[in-house]
Amino acid sequence: MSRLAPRVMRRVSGIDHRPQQSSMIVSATSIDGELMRRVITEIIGVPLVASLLLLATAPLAAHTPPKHARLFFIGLDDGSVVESPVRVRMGIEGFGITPAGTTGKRRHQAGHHHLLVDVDQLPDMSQPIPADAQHLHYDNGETEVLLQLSPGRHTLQLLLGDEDHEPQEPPLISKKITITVR
Ligand SMILES: [Cu+2]
Repeated sequence: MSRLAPRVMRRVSGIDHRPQQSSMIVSATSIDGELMRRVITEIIGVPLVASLLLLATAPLAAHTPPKHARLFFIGLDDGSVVESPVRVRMGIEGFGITPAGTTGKRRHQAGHHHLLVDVDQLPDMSQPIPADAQHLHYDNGETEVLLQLSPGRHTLQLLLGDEDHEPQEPPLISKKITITVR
């Protein structure tokens, strides 16, 4: 192990992983411990250890949509005058739609829609989105719904949630529109 290794690892993780590194690698591969340690230190060296540590911390950023991703209503504009039931088409760009509870890699690339109806204050973005008459979950990955609304003015806003109904980091949220139901 080169003398640089401890510094590199501390920079990667913020924690000194030296005591755990060989046991972690051995248990993950089930290869003879002494052989593996020699492979790591003599042949592959620091870059592999550093990448393993990076992989271990990667899930922190895994639910982050790309910067250009956005949510929007299709064919329903701010100021629209409509009749109930209202056809609401929920659009997404730069990120995918997948049912709630999705596992595996896909859950980092997609979420499901939530429609916020007459919500003045956005919910806590670090918690699962509430489920009630004003926070509607589309767990099956729906992108189009018929919404019963009373006559008068209503606001609508879209918020994407992950497999556990929590907003992405940062949240993917649409512009809020106001519509009038005749
Ligand atoms: Cu949900």
